[in-house]
Amino acid sequence: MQSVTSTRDGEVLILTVDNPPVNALSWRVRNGIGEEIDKAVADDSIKAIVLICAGRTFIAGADISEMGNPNIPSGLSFLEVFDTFEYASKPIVAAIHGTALGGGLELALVCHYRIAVSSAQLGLPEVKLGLVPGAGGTQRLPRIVGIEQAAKMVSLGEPISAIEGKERGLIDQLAGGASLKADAIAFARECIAKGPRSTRNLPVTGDLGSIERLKAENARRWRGFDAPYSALRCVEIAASVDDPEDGLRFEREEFVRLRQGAQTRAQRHLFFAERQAAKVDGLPKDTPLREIRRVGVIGAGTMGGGIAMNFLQQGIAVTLVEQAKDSLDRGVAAIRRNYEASTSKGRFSTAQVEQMMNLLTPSLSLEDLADCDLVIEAVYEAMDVKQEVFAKLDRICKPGAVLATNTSYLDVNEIASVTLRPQDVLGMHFFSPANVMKLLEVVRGDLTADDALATVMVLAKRISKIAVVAGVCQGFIGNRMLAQRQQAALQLLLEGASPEQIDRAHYEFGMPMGPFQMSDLAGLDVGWHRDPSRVETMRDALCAAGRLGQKNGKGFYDYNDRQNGTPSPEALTIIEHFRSRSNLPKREITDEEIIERSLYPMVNEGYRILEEGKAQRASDIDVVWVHGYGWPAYRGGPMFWGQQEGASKIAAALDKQGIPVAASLKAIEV
Ligand code: 3H9
Repeated sequence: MQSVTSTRDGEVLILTVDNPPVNALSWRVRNGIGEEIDKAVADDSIKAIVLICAGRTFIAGADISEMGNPNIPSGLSFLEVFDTFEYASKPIVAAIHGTALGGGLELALVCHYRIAVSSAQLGLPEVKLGLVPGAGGTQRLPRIVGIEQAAKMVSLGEPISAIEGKERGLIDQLAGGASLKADAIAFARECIAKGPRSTRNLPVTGDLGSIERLKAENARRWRGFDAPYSALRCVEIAASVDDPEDGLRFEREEFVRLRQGAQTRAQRHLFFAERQAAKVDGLPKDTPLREIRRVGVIGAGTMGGGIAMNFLQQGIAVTLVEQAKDSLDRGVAAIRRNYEASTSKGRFSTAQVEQMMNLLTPSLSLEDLADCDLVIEAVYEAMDVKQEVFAKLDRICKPGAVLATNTSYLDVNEIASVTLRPQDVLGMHFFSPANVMKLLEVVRGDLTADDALATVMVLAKRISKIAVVAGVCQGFIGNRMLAQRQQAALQLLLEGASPEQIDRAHYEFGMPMGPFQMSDLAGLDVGWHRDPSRVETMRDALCAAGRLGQKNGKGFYDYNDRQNGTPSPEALTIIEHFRSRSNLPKREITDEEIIERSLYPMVNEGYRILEEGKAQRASDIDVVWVHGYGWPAYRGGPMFWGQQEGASKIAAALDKQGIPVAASLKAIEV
């Protein structure tokens, strides 16, 4: 139900947009507001106009679901509507609450005045969708807030608060009264005498050098992405053109160019995928939630400490349990160190750090978990160890507490089976570093209760994680697919590729690191049988030679004390030894082959995971890989990428390698 309605308060017309959930600027809304403004301008009894939104927010941008949809009627274009606003002969006031984002902020910028509640957020996040603002945002914003701030906002896509907006001149007035609408009407009356005004012709001020600094600071984050650079170019153009029309035209061309490109398709896919992931099929929206006031974390190592930090920074009390006092002290000290490091970057104040640390109760006894509403264990990854912990938790924890394992591949049903309450048990698989990585795989056991699952899904959003539901299987979604990639990478070594070549090909594809760099980082001894005399695989041989990965300075690569890796003669000798044993002829392998051979089996495994019902939907798998493993967002995730590659091409390549093709992938081919 989308509507634009108008009401009167004396000489002020109030235009209300009501398009739940976020008042997106759909073609219907554009038509509605465009027509209403035309009528208002023609009506002499109207002296000023207020644009306000119903529901939880001001306009949060263009309607993303309309992009690339050929069935959407063209209606009034953004340009036509925005010109109607900007050139209106009566002052228009944007009354902002919630989030004024993208096209929403751009519309506010063609309104002549802006009033906002102090909790409102203002931003141009188009870059996160692989786009630049297409309705004047990059041209008008620098004319108000200056080059440096505008460049930051358009290239990083992060919003600023209305309070900061007021300081920077983006907001004319903060609404102080009980009603934004009443304040906006009063403000509109004040504006009648001042008349309309436009930002279009204001001078652009500020330091263009700040743009180069931004590029340097964000080179790693923006590697491979087009949109941030394009957005910055638009700001540079705003500063250099004599006629603002030229800048607006340039921005529009960039918007259209990017809108037709592959990156935005992938990033828009992810936008909806992330939101879809939170929805659990078959779980009613009104499933009751369990209250989570205190969380217990078992294990104060890197993982346990990182997990605890997520809750502390959301004001949730944590009891952190370790076996030995020195490990516990080390864990608590590491949490404090991490928080203090963020104060120097301005993320937290010293007072906030103290508040968070006060919420932390270190303990040497599992008995102290008795009053926790959720307990997450992050102990050694072995079934017997986990089962021992869960049997104890079953005895200690209060009824109704959710009991979670952070296992990355073990059978959650088997873990649950040692308790008398398997309905309360599930997996919460965090990714390292757990306070930074966005992904949380929530593993639903066969007997996990709906309300336990729903509680953890909602809690995940509260701690700013993107949760994806996975079924019980070896490695769940992410690590199960990773195993395919790892296996392919080892095979490529045997056929003649080097670790550096394979890692470089993955890096150039857009991954943060390649398979061997990742193995070294995780530790080659993870899952190793620890018997140096038993050498069956290349990994066994590396471990037997004391090459355990980055942690001891040698793995597939040799590392210096700054953890920079260089090719290792010793590792290469071991690889060569396995190569000669395999009797495979050494040959030249192209980067293209490396990518296909490593990633097609992953896509194949993704289809298998779906066939077995271990993931709810293909887009969930994409979310796992983008937010847990650094798959480049501009390639949309492995399943989306697989579709772009083409099912028949992938199936044929797998066939050629002798890899059985998943039935559902084969079915697409037909
Ligand atoms: C743009 O404006 C281009 C311009 O320059 C003009 C060019 C000419 N469209 O996130 P939530 C849906 S590009 C359609 O869970 P929250 C969302 O899918 C746009 N749908 O809520 C979800 O649906 P469902 C620039 C949208 O409270 C529901 O709303 N703007 C849009 O956590 C709730 O969303 C942006 O990029 C949309 N624009 O966060 C802003 N936005 O319930 C994108 C949301 O069926 N949006 N939906 O799953 C956001 O950042 C967040 O949604 C927001 C609310 C902060 C607004």
